[in-house]
Amino acid sequence: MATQTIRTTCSYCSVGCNFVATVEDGTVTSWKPDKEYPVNQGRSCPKGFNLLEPFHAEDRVTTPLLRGDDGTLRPISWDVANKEFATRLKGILDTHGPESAAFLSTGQIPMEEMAFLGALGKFGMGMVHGDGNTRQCMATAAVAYKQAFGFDAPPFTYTDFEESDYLVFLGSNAMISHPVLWNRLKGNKNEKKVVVVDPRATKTARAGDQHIQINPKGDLSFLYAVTNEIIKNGWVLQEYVDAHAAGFEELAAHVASFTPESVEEVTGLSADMTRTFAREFHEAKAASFWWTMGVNQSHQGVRTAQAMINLCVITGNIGRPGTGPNSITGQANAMGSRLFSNTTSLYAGMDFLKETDRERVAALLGIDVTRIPQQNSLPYHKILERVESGDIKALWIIATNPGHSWIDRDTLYERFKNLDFLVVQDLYHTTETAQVADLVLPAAGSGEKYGTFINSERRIGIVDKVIDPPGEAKSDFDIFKGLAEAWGVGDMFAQWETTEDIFRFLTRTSEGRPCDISGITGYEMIKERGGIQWPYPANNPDDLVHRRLFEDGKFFTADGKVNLLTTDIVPVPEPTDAAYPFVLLTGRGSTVQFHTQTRTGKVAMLLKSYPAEAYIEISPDDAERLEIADGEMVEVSSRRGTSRVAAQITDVMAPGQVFMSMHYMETNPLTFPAFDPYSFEPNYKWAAVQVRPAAQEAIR
Ligand SMILES: Nc1nc2c(c(=O)[nH]1)N[C@H]1C(S)=C(S)[C@@H](COP(=O)(O)OP(=O)(O)OC[C@H]3O[C@@H](n4cnc5c(=O)[nH]c(N)nc54)[C@H](O)[C@@H]3O)O[C@H]1N2
Ligand SMILES: Nc1nc2c(c(=O)[nH]1)N[C@H]1C(S)=C(S)[C@@H](COP(=O)(O)OP(=O)(O)OC[C@H]3O[C@@H](n4cnc5c(=O)[nH]c(N)nc54)[C@H](O)[C@@H]3O)O[C@H]1N2
Ligand code: SF4
Ligand SMILES: [Mo]
Repeated sequence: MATQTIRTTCSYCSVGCNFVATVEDGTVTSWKPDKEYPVNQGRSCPKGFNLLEPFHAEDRVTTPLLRGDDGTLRPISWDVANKEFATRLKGILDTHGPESAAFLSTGQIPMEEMAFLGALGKFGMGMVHGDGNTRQCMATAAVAYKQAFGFDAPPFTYTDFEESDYLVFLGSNAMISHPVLWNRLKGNKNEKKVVVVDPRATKTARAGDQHIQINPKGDLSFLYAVTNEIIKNGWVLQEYVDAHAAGFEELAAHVASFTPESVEEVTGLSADMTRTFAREFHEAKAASFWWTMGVNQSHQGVRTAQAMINLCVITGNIGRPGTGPNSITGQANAMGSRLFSNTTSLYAGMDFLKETDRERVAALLGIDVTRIPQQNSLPYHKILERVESGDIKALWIIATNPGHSWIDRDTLYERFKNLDFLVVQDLYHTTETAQVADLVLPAAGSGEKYGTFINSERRIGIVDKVIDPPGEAKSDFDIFKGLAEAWGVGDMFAQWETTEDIFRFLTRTSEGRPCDISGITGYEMIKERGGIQWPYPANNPDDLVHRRLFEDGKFFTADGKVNLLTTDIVPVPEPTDAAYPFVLLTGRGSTVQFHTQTRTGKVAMLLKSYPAEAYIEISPDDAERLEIADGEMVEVSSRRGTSRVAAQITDVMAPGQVFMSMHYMETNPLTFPAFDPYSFEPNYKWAAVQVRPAAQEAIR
C-alpha cells in the first residue's frame, strides 16, 4: 500500500494554518493540524478541519459548460471551451480595443496562478483592466501602508501577538474571523490588556479586557483625539520622530482641534474613556493595533488606518517586539494578490507607469516590452461602471462570486445584462455568478493542486495536492495553459511547465525590492523551514523563523522616513433620517461560515452551528419599540431594495444599529455603494435602513 504524508496550507482565511494529510492509495485516511508549523502549532478551526469535504460536493462543475441559445448551460469539451473563449474574447478585443474586456480575480488562488493570470490576461491577451476581490477587502490597508511606508508592507510577525502588552483590536472580530491567531493570545504571558474597539459587543469584544463601544465611523475622530492627547501631554518619542518620520508638525496642527470632549458626540465615548485610552497607550511597554474590515471597508478607511500608523510611530511602537500598526489580512492569499497578481501593480509592487519597471518584467519574461500596458487598471467599481456604459463587453471572473458579495449587488445583475460574454472559473456551477455566465470553466481547489500562499505575517506557505480534482476539472494553472495555447500565445509561457517555474520567476521579479524573496530556492526550502516570511533576499541567508519589519527605523520611502498622513473628517455618505433611521452594519456571522458559503455551506458538521436562514441582529430596545418578537420575520429596506429576514434580538447591538451577516444573499441588495477615495474599497459597513415587521402575506 502506498502511503504518503502531505503538508498543505488551509485555503480559507489568512492565518495560514498548515495541515498534515496521510494519503493511502489515493484516499485521505488522516487530516490533522500540523504541530510543527510555526503558525498554528497543532491548532485549527472547524473550517480548516473540514477543508476537503466541499471538494466532494455534488455541485462541483466537472466539465466546461456553455450556455446554449435556449439559455441552459451544457457540458462541452475543453477543446471547444478553449476555442470558444479565444474566439469570442479575441473578437471583442479586436473590434473594440484592449479596454473592452477585463478580468476580476481573487485572493484565494495560489500566487503562481495569480501571476499567470496577470501575465496571460495583460501581456498575452492584451487586456488592460484586471482587478480582484482584494479590492473589497485589503485595498485600504495596502494603500495606507504604501503611502506611509513607501511599500505595501504589514510590519508584524505573529509573535508580536504574544509579546505585546497592550493590544488594540479596532474593527476586528478576530475571535471568529482569525480564530487560530486569536488563540495565540494564550501564549502571551505578559501582564497585558486587550482592548476591542467595535460598535458591536462581539465575541471578541466580550473576550477582551475592555470594549470601547464606538459609534460606527467614529474611529477617525477618536484616533485624532488620542493623538492630540499624546502630543499635548508630551508623550511623543521626539527622538524617533525626528530621525524617522515626515510630517509631524502638520500632524500636530491637524489634530489640535480634536479633544476628548469635542469628539464625544461623534464617537459616542466619554471624554474620560478617550483620555484613559491615550494614557494607557502611552504607558504600555509594547502597544499594538490589529485592524481589519471595520477600518478597511469605510469611506475614510485609508486615513483611519494611517491614524493608527501615526500613533504607533510617534510613540515608538513600531519595529520592536509586540508593537505595530498591524492589518490582519483576510483571504488565504490576500498578500500574494497584493504583491504578485500583476493587477494593481506590476509584479513585486512595481509600477505599470514606470518604463524601467516594464522593461525589467519584459526582460525577465523574455517578451517585447510593448506587450506590457503603460497604464494602470481601473479599480473594480470603475470596471463595473464601464460594463454598465457598454464600454466593457466581456468579463472573465476567477475564484470570486460577486453575484453575492458585491456591494449593492442587484445593480451588478443589471450591468451583467450588457455583457456580450461572461466567463466564470469556479469549483461549482451553482454559485450566483456561475448561474448567469455564458461559459463556466471547472477549476480545482487548493487541496487539489500546487502553489504557494502568503499569510498575514508575510509568510509564504506551501499549497500541495492532497486529492485529485473531479472529472475534467483542472487547476487554474492548467486552465490558463490551455487558454494560452488556444489564444496562440502558448510559446510566451512555455518556460512555465510547473507552478514552481512561476514561483522562481516571481523570486527574480522581487530581487532588490522590499519583498525580495530571491533567496528562496524553491518549494523544498519552504517546506523544510515551515514557511518563509518575506523579505528573504539572496546572499543574506539567516535562520530566522520570525521576521519583523522596520527594526532599523528605515522605511521604503525615498528619504527613508515614514509619512504621517491626515485628512478632514467628512460626513458619512448616507446619513440616517426619519425614513431610514437605522445604520446597517455587515460582516462575518460565525467562525464556521465563509463568505458566500460556496464551500462551508456544504459541510454537514458546520451547517449545524449557524442559522440556515438570513437574520438581522437588533437591540432589545429597538425591538420592543417596533414590537418585533425574537425570530419574527421583518422587512429590512434601504433605498436600494428590501429583504425579508428573521429578527434576532440581542444586546450585541446598540440601539439605532442593526447587523446582517454577509453570508446570506439578503444582505448585499441593501448595502450602499460608497468607496474610500484612495483605495476605492467599498464601504460595506454603513447603509441607512428601515426595519419593520413583515407584512402578513409575505410570511405565508
Ligand atoms: N469565519 C470566517 N472567517 C473569516 C472570513 C469569513 O468569511 N468567515 N473571511 C476572511 C476575510 S476575507 C476577511 S476580510 C476577514 C474579516 O474579518 P473581520 O474584519 O474581523 O470581519 P467583519 O465581521 O467583516 O468586521 C469586523 C468588525 O468590524 C466592526 N465594525 C463595523 N463598523 C465599524 C466601525 O465603524 N468601527 C469599528 N471600529 N468597527 C466597525 C463590525 O461590527 C465587525 O465586528 O475575515 C477572514 N476570516
Ligand atoms: N455585505 C458585505 N459584503 C462583503 C463583505 C462584508 O463584510 N459585508 N466582505 C467583503 C470581503 S472582505 C470579501 S474578501 C469578499 C469575498 O467575496 P467572494 O470572493 O465573492 O466570496 P467567496 O465565497 O470566497 O468566493 C470565492 C469563489 O471562488 C471559488 N473558489 C475557491 N477556490 C477556488 C480555486 O482555487 N479556483 C477557482 N477558480 N475558484 C475557487 C469558490 O467556490 C467561490 O465561488 O466579500 C466582500 N463582501
Ligand atoms: S484559522 Fe483560518 S487558516 Fe486556520 S484553519 Fe481556520 S480558516 Fe484555516
Ligand atoms: Mo476579505
